[in-house]
Amino acid sequence: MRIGIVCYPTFGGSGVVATELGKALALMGHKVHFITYSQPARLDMFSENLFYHEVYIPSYPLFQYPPYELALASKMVDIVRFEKLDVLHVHYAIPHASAAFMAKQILRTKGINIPVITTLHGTDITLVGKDASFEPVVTFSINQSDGVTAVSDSLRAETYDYFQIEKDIEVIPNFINLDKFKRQKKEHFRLAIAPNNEKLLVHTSNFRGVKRVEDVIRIFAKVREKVSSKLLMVGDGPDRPKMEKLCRELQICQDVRFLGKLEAVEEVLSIADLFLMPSEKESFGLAALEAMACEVPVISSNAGGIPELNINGETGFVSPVGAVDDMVENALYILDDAHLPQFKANALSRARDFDIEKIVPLYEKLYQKTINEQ
Ligand code: GMT
Repeated sequence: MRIGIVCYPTFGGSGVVATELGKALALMGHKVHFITYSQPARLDMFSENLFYHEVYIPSYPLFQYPPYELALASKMVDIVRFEKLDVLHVHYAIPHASAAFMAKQILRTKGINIPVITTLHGTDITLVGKDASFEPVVTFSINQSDGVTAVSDSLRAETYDYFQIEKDIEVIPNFINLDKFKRQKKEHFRLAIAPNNEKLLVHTSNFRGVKRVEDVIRIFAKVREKVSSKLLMVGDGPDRPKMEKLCRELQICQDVRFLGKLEAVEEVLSIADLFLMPSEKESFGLAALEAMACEVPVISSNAGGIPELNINGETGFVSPVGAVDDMVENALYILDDAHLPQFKANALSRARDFDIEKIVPLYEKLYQKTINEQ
């Protein structure tokens, strides 16, 4: 198949899923065309089956808000026609699904019928999408898509709750490349960070409000009182300065390292004992799956789709959002050497359920179905 993928090119989960999906499809022999405003962060390989088309927005003094959606729709029209695409798969509803709808209508006037698949990722539904400023457009463009997928049962249910959706939404969970995300021998790194065999806790996110990064710091501060440990904070975002300040106030800076955005997160996860995800909202929790694939158990909230991934009492523990003391108690239980090895093994075993090789064929099947229905 000739597949067009539209996504955000950033480190964010939806961009990562879209890029890894495209790479996997290319390896399977499909021609995959990425259409984005810059090179996707994880598009780090060369393949004769991978193509990248940049969306260019001309500037003009009149444009206080550059019309990205129009430039994107025009680019989709151009690429579908020139590259003879069979299907367009857009990740994250805003504004990709509505831009795809416009492209589809334009292409129809030229005698081309291109099926559009929209994958809902989370905040496009639970946060931004349901805002009155976007809701009518999001509802319309989801209903106009030829196929709609959500990354968890929870996100599917929330989409039906918030919007008047007439379409079937298929759940296709996120996936993991177990060749890339696996525990690697990084003893020198562990020794440098934790020279006295301290336990290592890790958090990765975009440091936005929904991630409740403050809970991460407070959980760690309490765990550290009982178990000699260090915290590694991966990623960057608006709440980072506040968190650095909080570490100073709690006088724990010597045990917390802010590593910023990292390409090879799996290297940090390879030396970790526990992953913290206390999010307010989380449709799936891809960062937790990446940790589990590296044999790291997870202390999480029960937000959104996380409990579908992190099995309470097996791969980690799930607590109500904001229940810091409960998360501390659970963290201490897992970090006990009598329990840790079993939790690590369970985390890996659960991650295998989301092996990319099991999940990508579900998208292939959906593409074929929508193409056949045109
Ligand atoms: O978590 C974020 O803020 C980034 C966001 C995104 O759209 O890139 O992630 C969402 O999509 C990921 C991939 O499907 C999911 O694993 C995340 O749980 C989801 N985030 C939220 O729902 C907050």
